[in-house]
Amino acid sequence: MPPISSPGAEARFDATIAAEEKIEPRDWMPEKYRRNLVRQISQHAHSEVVGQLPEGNWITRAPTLRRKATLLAKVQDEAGHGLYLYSAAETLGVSREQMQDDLLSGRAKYASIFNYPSLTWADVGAIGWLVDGAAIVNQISLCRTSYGPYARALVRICKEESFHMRQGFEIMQTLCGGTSEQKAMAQDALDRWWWPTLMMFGPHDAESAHSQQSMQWKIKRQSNDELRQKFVDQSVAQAEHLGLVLPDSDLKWNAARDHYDFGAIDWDEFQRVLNGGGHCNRSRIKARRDADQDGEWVREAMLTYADKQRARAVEDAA
Ligand code: FAQ
Repeated sequence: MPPISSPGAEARFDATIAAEEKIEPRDWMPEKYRRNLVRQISQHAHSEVVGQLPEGNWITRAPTLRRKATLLAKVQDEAGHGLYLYSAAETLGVSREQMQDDLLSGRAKYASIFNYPSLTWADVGAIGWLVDGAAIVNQISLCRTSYGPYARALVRICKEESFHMRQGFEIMQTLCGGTSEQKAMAQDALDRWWWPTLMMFGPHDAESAHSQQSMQWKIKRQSNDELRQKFVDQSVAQAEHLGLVLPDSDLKWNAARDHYDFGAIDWDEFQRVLNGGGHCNRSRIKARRDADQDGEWVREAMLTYADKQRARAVEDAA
């Protein structure tokens, strides 16, 4: 049940936000604030869950036992992130079933990046380095979000994501220090994942439908373009360290801005992928639908067991 409005509730909400304090589930909040959070947190959760699929594709083909164990742990972490985030969204009065249904029916989005295929082992390195790297830039900023349960979930997620990024970077380092074929594989993976990673930060600020309101409510603390720029700036030195070339001929240092300038993003491609036209949209949703169906008997068994336990407790108490 959402908290009931009382005189002064909106002023208290505004004062809490202005004071940089957290809004908690027991607090009154504007309905639009609640709905905006449900939208963002649930889509974030879906991204973590669907995000297991590109790397999951390589668990059985990891080149060594150590790589396999690390990748397995990393992919399991992503599932855990989904669970923290679904739990945070549930505190806003939306059920796990409803969120699941929204994902499987295509009503809810998940990050566009996960509709790209992971073609080689180097893609596992590129995903960890770039995709987790971009996710951290965004999520470190979101640790200061105004909604308490979301902020607390993100603190833990960020700690795990930094391990994920390092394992990806280390895979890239190993490939770049290997044979010329291995280095070429790393460059090819970078070429394919770079631009889709820049799209992860969302449309430019002027085109971003939710940013203005989300920044006002301190749900988002930095804009899509600010975060994208931060990611580009940090990636240049990392690519140089690897001896790889970022696939952007317009990339150059701009001393006046104290940032790197970079080329134009293909927003038509972004929209195409959002609208279902990516390489893997269908297979990603099919995998989630199959998992939902395959898990039906487990959920049923658990519910039956819980019912039996309850009935036994009632009998014992009688
Ligand atoms: N993909 O008005 P804005 C990860 C949608 S986690 C798909 O700018 P907003 C970990 C947006 O939802 C990656 N859709 O929206 C990992 C909205 O649609 P709606 C996920 C996108 O919310 C690593 C519409 O466009 N991270 O990778 C995308 O203010 C490796 C208008 O956009 C998060 O979710 C996109 N890239 O800003 C896992 C972080 N961009 O809802 C496995 C939390 C925009 O009106 C392996 N979320 N859209 O139908 C956020 O920070 C924000 O929601 C943004 C978008 C920045 C994603």
